Amino acid sequence: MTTPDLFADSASQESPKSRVAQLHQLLHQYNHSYYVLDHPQVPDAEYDRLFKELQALEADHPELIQPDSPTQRVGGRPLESFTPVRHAVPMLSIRTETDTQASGAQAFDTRIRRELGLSSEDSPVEYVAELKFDGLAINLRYEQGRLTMAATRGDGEVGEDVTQNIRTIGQIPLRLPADVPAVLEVRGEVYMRRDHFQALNARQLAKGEKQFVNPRNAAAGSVRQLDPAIAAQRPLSFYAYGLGEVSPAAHAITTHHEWLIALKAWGFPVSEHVRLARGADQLTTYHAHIASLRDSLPFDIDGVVYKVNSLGLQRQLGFLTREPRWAVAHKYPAQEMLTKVLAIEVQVGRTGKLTPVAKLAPVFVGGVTITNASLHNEDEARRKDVRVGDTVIVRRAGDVIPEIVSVVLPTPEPVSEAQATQSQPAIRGAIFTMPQRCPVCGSEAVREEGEADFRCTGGLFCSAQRKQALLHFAQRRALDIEGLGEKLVDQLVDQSIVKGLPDLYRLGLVGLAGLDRMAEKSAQNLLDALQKSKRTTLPRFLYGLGIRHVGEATAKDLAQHLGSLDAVMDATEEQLLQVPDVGPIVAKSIRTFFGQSHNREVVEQLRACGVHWPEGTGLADSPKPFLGKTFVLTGTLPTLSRDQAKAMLEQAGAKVAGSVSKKTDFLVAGEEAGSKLDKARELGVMVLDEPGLLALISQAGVE
Ligand code: D41
Repeated sequence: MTTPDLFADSASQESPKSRVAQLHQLLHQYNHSYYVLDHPQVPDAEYDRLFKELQALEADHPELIQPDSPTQRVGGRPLESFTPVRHAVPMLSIRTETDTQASGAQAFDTRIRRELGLSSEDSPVEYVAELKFDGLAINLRYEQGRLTMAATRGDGEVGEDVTQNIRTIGQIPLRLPADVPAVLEVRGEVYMRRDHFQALNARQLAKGEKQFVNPRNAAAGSVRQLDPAIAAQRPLSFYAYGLGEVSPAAHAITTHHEWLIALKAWGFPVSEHVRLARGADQLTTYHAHIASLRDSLPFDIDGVVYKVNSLGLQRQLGFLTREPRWAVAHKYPAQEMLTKVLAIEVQVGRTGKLTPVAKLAPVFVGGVTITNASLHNEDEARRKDVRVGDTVIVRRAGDVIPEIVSVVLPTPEPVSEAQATQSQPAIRGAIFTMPQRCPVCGSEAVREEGEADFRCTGGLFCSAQRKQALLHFAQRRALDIEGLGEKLVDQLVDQSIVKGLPDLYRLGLVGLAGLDRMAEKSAQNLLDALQKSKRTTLPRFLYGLGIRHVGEATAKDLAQHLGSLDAVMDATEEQLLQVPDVGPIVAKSIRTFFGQSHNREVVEQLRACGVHWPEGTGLADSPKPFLGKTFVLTGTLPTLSRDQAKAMLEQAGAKVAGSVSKKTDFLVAGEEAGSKLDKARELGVMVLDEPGLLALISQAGVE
């Protein structure tokens, strides 16, 4: 067999016997790459799926169970290079259920109550809810308060001595206070924070060394790094969740929660997200709360853990083979899944940037369905060597942008020669290359020296760039044209109704009426929004033009320091460099933009269409008629937005405050002005409506 048959519903195609053999081979191989090489080939979810398939087959056909079946062994084999250590108390595993609905807590609580023989009249069972860290389980043994041994979990009975490496983790105490039991074993999870993981991978890349697939593998690889000097440079963290041997027994401690408090007092890191919960409802609330927090945590978790708090009840419940009955882990939907690359498309951005995007067979990852993943640029696409038809690991974590972690290459040739002759070489798609021409307009695509991106040179001739330019101009922080979204822009450009920005202001009811989803009402709303957008501010207008490297902040600086659009358009590079935060690249980009006559033409046409803003003559010497005056805005003004009114006032030197006080000079009140208006009247503050404000501004000679 050459390629893992990842998507086949194999049971229906093969005899159970050959499928079992196939699953053995795959699972052994995945185990080896996971545990021994620290380089997993497939996501956990995929491993679990195959493992469950094998368990099911073995349950139906017990005659097929072999002693070396992956189902007959728990956990990984210790690396030969580390000394094996037998755990004084076996390290149990934890029953894990995938639970997306958060209703699993109810099932757990019901089972616990039944096993404890509790009736509905009895009070709720107390639980401890914890995070399920995604790391590596470790046993720390302290004798007379000193760390004497740190071992991995291994198969639960025998682990590996990784004391040297664990000693390098700053969060793990080497000595404990005098009052701890003579023998104390603390169990917990070694993990790596996401930011530390990223920094580590960046260092690995710079050194030309192997990058890690995810924080868990980086943590596992570091703990089981044979050279302690290298391990010492790996940024690992630890958190404690349980105990092994304790002697003499700590009789004063009667609950799991008390243990956690004791561990914390002795200097062990205990998660701040641990909570006591009474009954199923509070567990469910915890589950949902942590799910909403998951992406913002600085480390990966794969679920939550519920434990019966009382040690007495824990003893009563006991354990089943390898798992305590009193604990359960509820996993969140996997953040890594396998899928297929259907195509690699090249998308064109506003500034002509060409971005390769992998189109994926839809896959549910971390709670959402993903069909696209950006490959960022040509180098990145080649580094990952993603090709059409490949099976890839997609990951969605921390940030919302899904990414392709790696390609799952076909499995290596099988060992037996007989099989080898049957196998066929895996045929993969072609290596990705950027097109020489823009896929939308056919203009030449170029990659400038020192840049990672290819750009379409078609400028506004390119309809993709035009669409993006229109959307950028219309966005809330630019001209704020409500209702001008992607679908509408596509139609307007594709039907050649709008070719450039000024065409927007030439739209009429008749032209719009023929478009998809454009009832007369929405057409009128759009025209109203366009009309409203004409009154703007200079920073918004400058930003809306979409000049490369001119973001919102730069647009504000330019407006403030140069004062008028003409001053910006005609500024030399030297003058532009005087503006704070404008460096040579930005200055050059602005010069290039206004050096092109068609761009100046667009600006003139927009002004001719009635787009306008208050202009000054630059910060240094613009008149500041309202200097020292404090304004407060309240209610909805008929035409100005709050931001617009604020910008106008600030341009004229006024201070705009949030609440009315004796120091307020003017209150500008719109519709539904409430308590601020009452307060102003009470204090005798001058109240203006919008026309009053505009009159005041024009009297002062600002606009
Ligand atoms: O955060 C974890 N990964 C975690 C793992 C946790 N919070 N609690 C755990 N509790 C246990 C028992 C209930 C057996 C004391 C665990 C694990 N076990 C565990 N992790 C790996 C194997 C077992």
